[in-house]
Amino acid sequence: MRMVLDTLTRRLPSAFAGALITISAVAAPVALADETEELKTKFAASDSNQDGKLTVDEAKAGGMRRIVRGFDRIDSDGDGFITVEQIEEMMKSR
Ligand SMILES: [Ca+2]
Repeated sequence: MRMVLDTLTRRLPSAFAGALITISAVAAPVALADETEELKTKFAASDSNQDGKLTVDEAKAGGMRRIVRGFDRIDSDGDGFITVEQIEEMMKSR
């Protein structure tokens, strides 16, 4: 994929290649913010007892499959539930 992109970039007029790089640099943080917002919404919907903490069972019941899969890693202090802050950390560290 990288080789294809390099070849493509070399063939493109440099101004256009520059624009492409600018677009991807601008688009990435926006996509990350959207994804984080979506996760926060899902978090609130899945937090069935509304205590601001998400257990693995709440995440499962809420259909947050990625959160369930990464639960132990996201729960960085290992206390058995995750917070919005821990989800934000996870999104930033990807
Ligand atoms: Ca909860």
